[in-house]
Amino acid sequence: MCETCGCSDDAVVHHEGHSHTVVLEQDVLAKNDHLAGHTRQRLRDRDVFAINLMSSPGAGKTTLLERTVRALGDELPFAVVEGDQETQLDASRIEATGAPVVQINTGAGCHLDATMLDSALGTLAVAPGSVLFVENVGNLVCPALFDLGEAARVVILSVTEGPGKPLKYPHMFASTDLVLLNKVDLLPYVDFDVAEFNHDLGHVNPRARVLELSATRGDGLDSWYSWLRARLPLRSVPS
Ligand SMILES: Nc1nc2c(ncn2[C@@H]2O[C@H](COP(=O)(O)OP(=O)(O)OP(=O)(O)O)[C@@H](O)[C@H]2O)c(=O)[nH]1
Ligand SMILES: [Zn+2]
Ligand SMILES: [Zn+2]
Ligand SMILES: [Zn+2]
Repeated sequence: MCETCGCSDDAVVHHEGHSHTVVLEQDVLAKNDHLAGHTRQRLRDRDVFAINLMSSPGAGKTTLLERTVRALGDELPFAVVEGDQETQLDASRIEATGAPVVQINTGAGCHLDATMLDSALGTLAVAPGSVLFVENVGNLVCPALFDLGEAARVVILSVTEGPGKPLKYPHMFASTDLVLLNKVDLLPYVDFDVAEFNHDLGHVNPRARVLELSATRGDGLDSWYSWLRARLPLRSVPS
């Protein structure tokens, strides 16, 4: 893993002091950020609100997207980019909702980058004024490093993942605008302390909002939909 983004090279640097590998990683990220800046401008020009959705594998990203598109699809145009190492499984689930979708397969790669999103947007019909969801590869580490040109970052953490995640994966939690604490229907069965989670998150990102959700049972979804609607300042909602 990580041969594309250089994050493992950085670990080598810390142990063995190869300064040239640091330069390489910075170069990769600088090129990525440059392209992401262009993508951000392009999306803004078309009033497209792009969300980079990140989590561990299986936290509930696709389930939330399916549900959101089905609930709000009459109100808002959606488009979805799916990122996974292999398979079209998530794209097929989104396709069934009727939203335009394209699947990116990263092979050995552990994250999406700006080049991948740029080429996916070349084949995806994103209507002006859309909400564009980009479901990143399930991984709490590398996706945090790569700006895709999104307008907002959303991290899902499920209560089955255990304590301490904001402290263990600070880059992911520090760079997010919103944390969705998912699978709260399972709270009676797992050892997860919501107050402790909020406390830990406050250490790495005091400005992030937290919404408690169950993407399957439906808890908290109205708050999520309200957050989404409130982030669409470019749209004029007819009265
Ligand atoms: N109990 C419970 N299960 C959930 C909830 N949300 C998702 N799941 C289940 O969690 C599993 C993984 O959900 P997905 O939506 O595929 O997760 P994902 O984050 O898209 O997974 P990857 O794309 O593989 O990283 C599925 O079996 C879902 O039904 C929830 O709120 N409560
Ligand atoms: Zn990695
Ligand atoms: Zn990586
Ligand atoms: Zn998924």
